[in-house]
Amino acid sequence: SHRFWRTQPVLKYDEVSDEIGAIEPSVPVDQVKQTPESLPNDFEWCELDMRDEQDAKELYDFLTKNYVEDDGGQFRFDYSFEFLRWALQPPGWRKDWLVGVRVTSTRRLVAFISAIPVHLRTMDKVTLMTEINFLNVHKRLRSKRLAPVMIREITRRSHLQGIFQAVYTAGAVLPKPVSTCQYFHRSLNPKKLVECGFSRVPHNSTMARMIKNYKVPEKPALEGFRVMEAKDVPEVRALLNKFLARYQFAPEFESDEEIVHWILPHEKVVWSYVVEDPTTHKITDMVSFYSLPSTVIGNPKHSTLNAAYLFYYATDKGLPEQKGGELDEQAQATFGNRLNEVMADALVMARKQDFDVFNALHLMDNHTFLSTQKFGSGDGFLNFYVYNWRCPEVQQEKIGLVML
Ligand code: YNC
Ligand code: MG
Repeated sequence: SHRFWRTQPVLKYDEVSDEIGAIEPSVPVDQVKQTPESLPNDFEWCELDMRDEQDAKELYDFLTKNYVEDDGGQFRFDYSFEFLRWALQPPGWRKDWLVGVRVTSTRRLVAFISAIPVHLRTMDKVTLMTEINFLNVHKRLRSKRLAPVMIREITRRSHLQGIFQAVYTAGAVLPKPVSTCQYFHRSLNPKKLVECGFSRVPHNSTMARMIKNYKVPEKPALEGFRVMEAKDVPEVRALLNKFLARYQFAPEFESDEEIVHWILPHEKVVWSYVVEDPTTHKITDMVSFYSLPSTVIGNPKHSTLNAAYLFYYATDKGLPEQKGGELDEQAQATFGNRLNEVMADALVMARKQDFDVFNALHLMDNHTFLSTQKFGSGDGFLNFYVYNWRCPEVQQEKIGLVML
């Protein structure tokens, strides 16, 4: 089995590595295959220009109808037009990394895959990689081995830029996950979630009790909690990079431009808050979440579930001075309490923006607040993968990369 994946530089299921480094050597860029992978007759490669209204709309329409569904076929991700423009044009984006396939005769878009650059740290080693996402083949063209062609082509286009490693996440189980994280969900609008078939009223409860249980305060509680502004960018970058040093598998934000792009609030796409110390005016904490609605398939009452997903966060409370150092018991308690306070306020803001549910994975330090903030475990799992990179397995709570 794994007719494709067994030919690729990835660990086998039974392989473990205690080293970190490339599986295959990099090759000089002039030795990289210069011509695109061949497609079946009647199909051709294209590039999507997200600055162009029509290309962006076409990609949105395609993904909305064909992208990831849950196992029960009840929900399908509905990344918005604005979201896709944001996600696919970070600093360093390239049009030739937004790869589509069209039917030659009709120009219809039937497949897509994307790459963006990321500096990923695995343990102590920082590597410039491509982050692969939004792999999608039209529903009617499934199981025809088109996905391996898409993957080979995006690999070739990474190699052309001198990048020989990649990171990606998928629900699919492939050789071989670096880590596997479970999804958790915090109801904000239990009535709608039940009507959508997303949650059920437990046998020993009632809708009224659920509504009461999941009610959040009107206003955030932390003194100095406010929307992040442009002036906060350098401080947020320093705080976040320092915080992410806690993890073994995490991005590094190399420039303020990356923080402006990824973290500064972006209407309808990403929300970010900081806590400014009222006396020192220093930023002590930050938290962000992004909007990823799902289409509710075949529901008479609701067409869209508005979900917020926890994105990056950081606190300096209880953090040791030394980068990445372990916390003693008291520091751990201070730290856990603080993250709970920050997340409680994030939930308040998400409810205000009319999100129905707040989702998070069991990674980073989320274990400190998931149950206390009333998240419940879901049935979804997300696997983390690296391409052409030997690396030991990473515990969930040591994963510091959040992918869209
Ligand atoms: C998947 N999600 O195992 P074997 S996640 C990678 N990621 O190969 P066919 C996948 N590989 O096992 P279909 C995969 N899903 O025989 C399947 N595969 O070796 C493998 N769904 O190909 C699969 N989006 O074309 C098998 O399958 C081979 O028509 C079968 O196409 C698959 O974005 C897919 O879930 C996923 O659109 C496109 O089902 C299709 O089914 C679909 O016959 C709905 O393919 C949407 C969906 C996936 C979201 C994502 C991350 C993708 C990562 C790709 C790998 C990147 C590697 C690094 C490249 C750069 C390297 C450098 C430098
Ligand atoms: Mg196929």
